[in-house]
Amino acid sequence: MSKHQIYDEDSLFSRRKLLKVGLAGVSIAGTAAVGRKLLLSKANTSVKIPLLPEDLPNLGNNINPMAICREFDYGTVKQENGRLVREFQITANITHLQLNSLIEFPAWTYNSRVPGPTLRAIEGDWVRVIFSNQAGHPHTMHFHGIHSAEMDGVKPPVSNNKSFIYEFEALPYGLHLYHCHIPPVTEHISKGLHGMFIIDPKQGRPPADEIVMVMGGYDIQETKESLLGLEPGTLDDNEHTKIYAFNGIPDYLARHPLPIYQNQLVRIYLLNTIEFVPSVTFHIHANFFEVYPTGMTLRPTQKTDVITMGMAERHILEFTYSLPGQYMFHPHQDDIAEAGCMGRFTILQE
Ligand SMILES: [Cu+2]
Repeated sequence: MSKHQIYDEDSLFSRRKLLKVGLAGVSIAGTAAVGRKLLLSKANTSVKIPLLPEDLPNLGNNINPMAICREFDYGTVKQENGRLVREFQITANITHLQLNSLIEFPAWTYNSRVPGPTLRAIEGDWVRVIFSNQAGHPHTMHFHGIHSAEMDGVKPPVSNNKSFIYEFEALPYGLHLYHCHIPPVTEHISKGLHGMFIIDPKQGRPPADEIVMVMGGYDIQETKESLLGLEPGTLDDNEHTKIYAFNGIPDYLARHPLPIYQNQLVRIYLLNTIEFVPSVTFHIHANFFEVYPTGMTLRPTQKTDVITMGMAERHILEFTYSLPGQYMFHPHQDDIAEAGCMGRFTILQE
């Protein structure tokens, strides 16, 4: 029997038990679990990070975009046969996201959130992703990176109540992503099935306030029709209404500005998952950033204040604000910024 196959949920449970038994068998290198999931960036530990403002509204959602900014999933760390393994648990499900006071959107989600968890490993780690589908419709996880064809997350489709285990070496270091690859892929990604996958270089990066920003878009045509009491498909197909967001919820970071400290290095992991336009720009006010393309360099290749990104393109941006106050960040295409992809920084005095 191939190790890489679709599991139904009962046999997956047995496999998890088997993994534990197997691990006990190779415990010469130490007990199986040597570290637990860490949720803050390791590069954040020696820098000053503002606390999240109190009473941040969640709009009834599972998580809010500001929490997503600084949340990283390092997996459960194990040693197996002398090798460091990071094990991640991802469940696809349907989550009704309250995008604003009016629009409840039936999102397809990884671990009940949009974007999915920011998975993080170090180059050379062995990554194991235990993917369970509870979303009704077949889905997969396709990772950007280097891996075997059978781990590419295109086939097989993982049906409802089935599971699949993706395994590969974390290569190369950089800022990558994962998303569902079931056609129509645009629909599966824009309904929420996407997330960031960071592979840190072995030597790490300098300490910084590390922030995740995922630009995404939703097609809310059906929601609009239902709000108007119309049958699905009634409105003009060419004029589908789209709304956009940083980290899942439109305008959230504009209404609730993200606090950062002045004179502090900020490192943004920026990913564009907007499927509806060929490219999107990203601009910060009153400052310039250094660009590390696809996160695959250790030195910046340019300095600018606006960068253009195609679909799935992503970069690391670094900057420091010296003057306190509030500054916008947004795509420079006003129609996208004004439809929800808008945010603000609050620069706090040291
Ligand atoms: Cu899918």
